[in-house]
Amino acid sequence: MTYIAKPKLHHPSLQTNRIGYTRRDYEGSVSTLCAGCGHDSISAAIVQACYNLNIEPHKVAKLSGIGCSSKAPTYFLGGSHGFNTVHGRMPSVLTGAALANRDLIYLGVSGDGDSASIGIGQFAHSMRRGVNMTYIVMNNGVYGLTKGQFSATADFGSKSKKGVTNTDSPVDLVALALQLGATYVARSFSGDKAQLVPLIEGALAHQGAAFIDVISPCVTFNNHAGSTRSYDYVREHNEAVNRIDFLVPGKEITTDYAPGTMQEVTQHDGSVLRLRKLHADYDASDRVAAMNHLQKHHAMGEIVTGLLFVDPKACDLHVHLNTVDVPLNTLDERALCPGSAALEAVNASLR
Ligand SMILES: Cc1ncc(C[n+]2csc(CCOP(=O)(O)OP(=O)(O)O)c2C)c(N)n1
Ligand code: SF4
Ligand SMILES: [Mg+2]
Repeated sequence: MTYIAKPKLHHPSLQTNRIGYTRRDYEGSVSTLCAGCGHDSISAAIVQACYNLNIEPHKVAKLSGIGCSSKAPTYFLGGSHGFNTVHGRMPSVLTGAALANRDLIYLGVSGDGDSASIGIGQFAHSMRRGVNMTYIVMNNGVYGLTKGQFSATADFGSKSKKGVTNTDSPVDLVALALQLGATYVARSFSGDKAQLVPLIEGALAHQGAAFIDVISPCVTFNNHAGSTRSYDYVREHNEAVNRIDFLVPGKEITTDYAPGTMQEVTQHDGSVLRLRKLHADYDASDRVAAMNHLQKHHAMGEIVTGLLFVDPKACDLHVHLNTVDVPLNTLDERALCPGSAALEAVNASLR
C-alpha cells in the first residue's frame, strides 16, 4: 500500500466555503513525506487556496513528474483529476490535457530536479507557449527522493550534508520564466503561508502561464549549516518585494494602505491583486526591471520573494492557436467532419 486514505468522517460543525465544501474536502491522503518537509506546507497552502477560491475539486487537474515534490499531489485535492507522469515530462502532458479540455483548472507540481534538470526543456516550452496553468516548483536544492544529490538550482558554493562544495552555477527558474515570457511569476517560501496562499490564488485565477518557485527545505538532506535552502538560511535572507492580497470579483475591498505603498492589478477574470509594496520602487509590471532586481539581489546573497511580475492582460495558448471554445470530447460528428464542401475549400486553398 503506497498511501493511507484519510477517514471521510469529520465534525459536523466544520466551516464550509460558499459552495459547501470544508477544507477537508480539498485534502488528499495522509502524507508519507518526512515530518517537517517543506512540501507538506505547500500542499496545505494549495488546499487553503482552493478552499478560499470556492473551486469544485473535480474541476481541477493536478499533474506532476517524479520526486518527493511530485508525490505531493497525492496529499491534496483527493477529489481532483491526477496524472503522475514520467520524470520531467509533466509540462508536455499538461499541455496536451489543457488543449483537449480547456474547462479544467490545470495545476502542475514539480521539483527542482524534475524541472531544472531532466525537464528543463519541457519547462521552457510550456512557459514560452503560455499554457494556461499554475506551475509550482517545490525547490529544495537537492534530489530529495534519491537521497540528497545537488540539484541544478543549488547555489554555487553551498555545501551538501556530507560537506562537499557545489562548484556549478545555479539555474534560476524564476529568471528563466521571466525571460521565456511567463505572464505571472512569483517566488515564495514554504514557511510563509501568509505570503504563499494569496500567490497561489492569484496564479489559479491568472489566464496564461503562471509560475511559482517555492523554496521548500528538505529536512533530511538539505537543512544544515552551509546550505542555502535550509529553514534558517531562507528566514535570514528572505527579501520580499511586496505582499499580496487576493480579492475575488465582487468581494468588498475593505483593507486600506498608506498612499504610495500599494499597487492594484485587475486580472482578466476581474479578480484583483493588491500589492503592498515593501520596496516602494518595485514595479511588478516591469519584466526587465524584475530580471535586474533578481540578479542584483542574488549577487548580494538574498532570496527575493513576492509577486515579481504579472501581465494582467495576458492571453494563453488557446488564444494563440485560436482553438474551439469547448472541450474536444464534446464536439459532435458535424463539427469534426464538416463535409466534402469544406474539404474541397481547404484543398482549393492549398493549390
Ligand atoms: C528517467 C529518470 N531518471 C532518473 C530518475 C531518478 N530520480 C527520481 S526522483 C529524481 C530527482 C527528484 O528531484 P526533485 O525533482 O528535486 O524532487 P525532490 O525529491 O527533491 O522533491 C531522480 C533523479 C527517474 N526516476 N527517472
Ligand atoms: S527526503 Fe527531503 S524532500 Fe523528500 S520527503 Fe524527506 S524532507 Fe521532503
Ligand atoms: Mg528537489
